[in-house]
Amino acid sequence: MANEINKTVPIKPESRMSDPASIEVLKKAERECVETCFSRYDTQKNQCKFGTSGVCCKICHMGPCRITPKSPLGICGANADTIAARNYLREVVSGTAAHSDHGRHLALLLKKVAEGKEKDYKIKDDAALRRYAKYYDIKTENRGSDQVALELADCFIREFSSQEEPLRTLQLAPEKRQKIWKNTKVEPLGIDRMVVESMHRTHMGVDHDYKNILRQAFRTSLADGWGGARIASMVSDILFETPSPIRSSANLGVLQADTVNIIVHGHEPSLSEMLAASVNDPEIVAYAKKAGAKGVTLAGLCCTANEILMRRGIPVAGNFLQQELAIITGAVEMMIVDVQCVMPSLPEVAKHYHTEIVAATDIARTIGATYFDFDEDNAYESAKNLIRKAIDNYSRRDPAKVAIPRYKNPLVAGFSVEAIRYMLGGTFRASFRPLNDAIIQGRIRGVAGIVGCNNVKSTSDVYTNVLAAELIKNNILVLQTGCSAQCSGKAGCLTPETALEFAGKGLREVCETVGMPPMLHMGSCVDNVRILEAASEIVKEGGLGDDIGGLPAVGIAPEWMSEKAVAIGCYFVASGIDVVLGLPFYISGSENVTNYLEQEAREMFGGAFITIEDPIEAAKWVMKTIEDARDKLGINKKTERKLLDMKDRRAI
Ligand code: NFS
Ligand code: SF4
Repeated sequence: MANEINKTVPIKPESRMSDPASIEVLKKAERECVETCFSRYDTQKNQCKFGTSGVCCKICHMGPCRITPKSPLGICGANADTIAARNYLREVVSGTAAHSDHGRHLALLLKKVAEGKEKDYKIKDDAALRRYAKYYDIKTENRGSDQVALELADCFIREFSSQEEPLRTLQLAPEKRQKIWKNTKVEPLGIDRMVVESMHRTHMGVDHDYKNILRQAFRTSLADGWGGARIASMVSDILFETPSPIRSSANLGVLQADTVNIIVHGHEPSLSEMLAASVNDPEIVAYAKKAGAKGVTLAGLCCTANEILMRRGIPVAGNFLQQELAIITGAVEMMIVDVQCVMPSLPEVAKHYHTEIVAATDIARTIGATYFDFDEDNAYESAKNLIRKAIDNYSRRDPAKVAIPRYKNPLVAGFSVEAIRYMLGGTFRASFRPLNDAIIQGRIRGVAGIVGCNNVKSTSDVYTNVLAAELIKNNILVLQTGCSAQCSGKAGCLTPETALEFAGKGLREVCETVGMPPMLHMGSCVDNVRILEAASEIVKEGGLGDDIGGLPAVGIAPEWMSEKAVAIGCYFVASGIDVVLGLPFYISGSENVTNYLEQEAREMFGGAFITIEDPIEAAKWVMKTIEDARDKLGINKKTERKLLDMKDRRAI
């Protein structure tokens, strides 16, 4: 079968992936007749138009119904607007559920740690614990960490179950934004309640008003970005440390020919943190040497990679579309997967090699993978046992099948909001002031968040890299997360040197003074909340308006593919930020739904969606939007450069 596909549909690696490592491995896949998502994409070509335009409904079993000019209503009478809006809301619900369940898991872990029921996890970052506790008015003075952590964990857990009170985490947004949410009736109640209510509202025969349904989509997304994902990010900081700048490298070349290679893939950091902690345990190193290897290399894929990159500098093997390719190098002893973005094809690919695929979470199993019951209560030993299993697999590696591309690039990651604050102002005067000043003076024109996945529908990494280069050239500071940050990492752009070579004059000056890259890797996809947090800090610092909406800032999801990305886009828009999509939503079958998301949203929130499929066009749009925002803020006057003194600051 694989042979047939490869014969009839020749893969052109260069049109699939743009980085040299992936192209090399795709050619290897072709030689070795291994199917990948790219060959499967070819067999799936001519994707269903009803699906892509959002007007296929199978919400009840009288259907499926499909809307066409000749049959404009489903059997129950639902029209294209209702159907497209319901499908859209369900995507947001699933994305919100994914991020939030991840957050819940961590909140429950924090509670257990606080109760002294976990021996291997600890509160690693007491300052983060106290910083976040203050957000919720939890008393921190003269109290032990465990006491504070217990109260905070309970507070987080209530954010999931709250039935009638809006999320408390919303209060972390600027006041003006909170008012907008109240007035537009999108303040979410408890996260779980929002997910359940949205599923109810999209059941057959409930909510049929597309505007009401889409408003609920924004409301649900806020339960993600200002709820579940924010909680995930905060608890990770408390348990595993707030990230600070750290060096590492990215691309398949991080795998090593003479070590046991283990890849962690997925999203939740609890297991991967333990693996990172135990991989250099002397006992493990000795065990690897006994097996004939020089040691053990741990590397990551997707957002699990970002979590342990940000805090421990563990190298990135690749982003979403490289998960199969990593196995095809023939050099991976074990790939440990947890939740989200894990292709069910991995065990099939692994059959061609010796790689063992290990599913380490009960809610995410894959046929053909070994299930490993990770014992959180005995996490360190459990992680070591898993690594030993990988080492045992080293003898099964077939040297004839090993070809590790030599490509990898150095990077600096770890830019949490705290880290940015320290970097800009130093330990004693940590502050966002220098950034605000640089924006006000026009040395930095504005900020762009480039986030999201890769998608087989476009040549991987190209949009992100072209866009990011164009933006920094024009003095726009780029903030990145997720697989998109890994694109830039692989391209070698996440280094301070990039600023010297490619950034515009103003941005270069700022980066040079601080020693930072012009593209800042802020973490995994739940860490998109750090971008909102940074935006809130900029507002709080003063001089650039009183709301996130109105800042010279834009979000872009160049190569997105997942439902999580839809939820992220929605909470950016609901927070007042315009979002550019490199690939369209499935809504084109309803003009009204399209209009709501692209126009009416702006009237409600100050931000909206726009689809721009060409990166250069997108860059132009971003720059124009940023300049318009600057005009509105009145900071585009040609002013002399003047440093603010204390009096000026007070006036602001
Ligand atoms: Ni985000 Fe992370 Fe990557 Fe996309 Fe998947 S890994 S949570 S969804 S593919 S960026
Ligand atoms: Fe068809 Fe209505 Fe059922 Fe959807 S809910 S499948 S439109 S009958």
